[in-house]
Amino acid sequence: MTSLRTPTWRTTLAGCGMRRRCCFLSVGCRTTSAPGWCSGLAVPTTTPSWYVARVVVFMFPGHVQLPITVLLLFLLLRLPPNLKPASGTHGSLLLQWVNGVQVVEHEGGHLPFEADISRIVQRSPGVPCRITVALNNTLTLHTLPPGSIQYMNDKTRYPKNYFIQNTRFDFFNYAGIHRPVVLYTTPSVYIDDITVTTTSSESVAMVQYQISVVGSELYSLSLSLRDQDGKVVATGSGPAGELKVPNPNLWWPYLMHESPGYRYFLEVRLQAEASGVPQEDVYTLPVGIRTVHVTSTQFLINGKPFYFHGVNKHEDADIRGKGLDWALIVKDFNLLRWLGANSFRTSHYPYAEEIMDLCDTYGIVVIDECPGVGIKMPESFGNKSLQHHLVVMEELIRRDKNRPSVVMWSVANEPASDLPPAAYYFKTLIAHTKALDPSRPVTFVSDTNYALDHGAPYVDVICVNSYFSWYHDSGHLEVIPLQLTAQFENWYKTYQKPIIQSEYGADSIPGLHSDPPAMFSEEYQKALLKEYHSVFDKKRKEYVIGELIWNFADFMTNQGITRVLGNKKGIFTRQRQPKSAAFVLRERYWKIANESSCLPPIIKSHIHFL
Ligand code: GCB
Repeated sequence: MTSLRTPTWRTTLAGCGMRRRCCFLSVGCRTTSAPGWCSGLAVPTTTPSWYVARVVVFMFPGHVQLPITVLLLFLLLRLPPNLKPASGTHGSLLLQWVNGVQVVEHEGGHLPFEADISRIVQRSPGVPCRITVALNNTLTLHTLPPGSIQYMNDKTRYPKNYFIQNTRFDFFNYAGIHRPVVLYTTPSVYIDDITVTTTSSESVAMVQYQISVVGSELYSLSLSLRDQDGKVVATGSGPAGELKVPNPNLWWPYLMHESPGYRYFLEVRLQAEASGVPQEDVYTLPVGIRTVHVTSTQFLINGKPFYFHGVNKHEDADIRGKGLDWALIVKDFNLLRWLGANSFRTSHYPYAEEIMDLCDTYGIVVIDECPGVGIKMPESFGNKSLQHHLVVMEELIRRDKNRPSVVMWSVANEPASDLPPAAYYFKTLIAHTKALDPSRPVTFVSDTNYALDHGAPYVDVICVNSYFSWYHDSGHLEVIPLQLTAQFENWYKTYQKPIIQSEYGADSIPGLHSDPPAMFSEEYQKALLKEYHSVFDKKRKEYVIGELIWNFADFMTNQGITRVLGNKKGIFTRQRQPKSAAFVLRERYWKIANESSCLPPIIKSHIHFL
């Protein structure tokens, strides 16, 4: 599969705030969950095994003579890695340039990585170059998410060498490249990374910064922080320091302030010299000033109690699968705001940076989850898995650390945390995450019994999933108040930590009605939600600090006898049309927002986003 493209150079790189010359090579997706090697920049297919796509990039002679660094940035290759079953060679990604030089190998999907390809490009200026990307979407017990390959050896039932990929998670394992691949240049001395943290008191805020530079030890850095009107409010210099902002405009969540999502812009200007040629690099980073604290009963943003009334999402829709789709992203944010949702969890993997940018902009609060979903087998709690998980958290934090919308890291969803090795695993993983980012609380999402959970002692906030009257006591809505109350009381008595109901819900087939409410009808979904809500309303006066519905929208899963064209627990359909439950939640979320906000009442009917 070959795609030829002449790059269109642009002067900004979306999502990174960087003023650099860059071109987007592609966004693509591949709709198969078959294990094995695959590659490619687009071309939806259902054919298993592997294919290779090539992009020919023309480097202009004048261009390559400049002292520049050419970087190939993979904002995401969705593919979790890794072992090619046949050969056993280790390599989640091989990228070959011109004569087959391998420039990068990376394990794990969802998070960006890049390779410096300057030398290869500059070797033959003016000559077309060929990029080949190969991906392997095989999941093993040590990948994130984990999975396993099962060979079906019964010759009376399966063809020779027939095998399947087993997974322990409930979403379709789309393979392929789902987010942009970007070619960009920097000066040969350039700003590589910036870390910003913020603190504030009534009338003054401090912005602490750390800057790393690549390419030379000899450089100077000057910084200016501008407000949204472009006015400089603070200046600084050097690779580390603190900026003082008098009378700061804080970053507030949606519905907590009349201008949510306020961000300043930190412009970092580097000056250096390389081979006698002056170098300048400029990087502009949006900065939201806000603080996050957790007490035994509350989650505080800027010192004020914050209640998560939000959703869990998936990167999923029927046309593009997991592929990045700007129109869909905008639609989803309009629906979130229509709903009165102030938050979501990136269940069950890091979402595209374009999505995270809109969270920062609109003030939608995020629990940022890594791809640690379906960790169920004892083998997945060993050292090999743990080491990989630590690296994934490093990559996630490097990507999202400066985002004001991200208020908590989630290191996993529903692991088998009742297994004894989970104690060491989560102790180490959470300590590592906190060492990397001491400014944010850390959690993982549990469906384990409170008395058996070996990971819970290490989290800052307890996140619990439960499906009363759905996966058990099916049809018996009357048991919800008792069971849910016991759930909260048991967790709180054991840990004295605030609790988020991180999942609850019921499937419903849109248009299926039943009185009295029966499972899968829209009425049952609504009735179940209401039973949960009455308990939330009692417990949110004590220590329950949030409720996140499962799920924002219907989504595709593996095929199975409990899934009818996917998971139907969405309050919106996969096409983003509201089911009856969406209106129940909308009433509730706007009511909670109006009760808890310091704002004059917001009349939801005046807000039209659709
Ligand atoms: C869960 C999982 C989620 C599933 C959901 C369900 O507990 O965390 O990934 O989709 O239940 O609907 O079964």
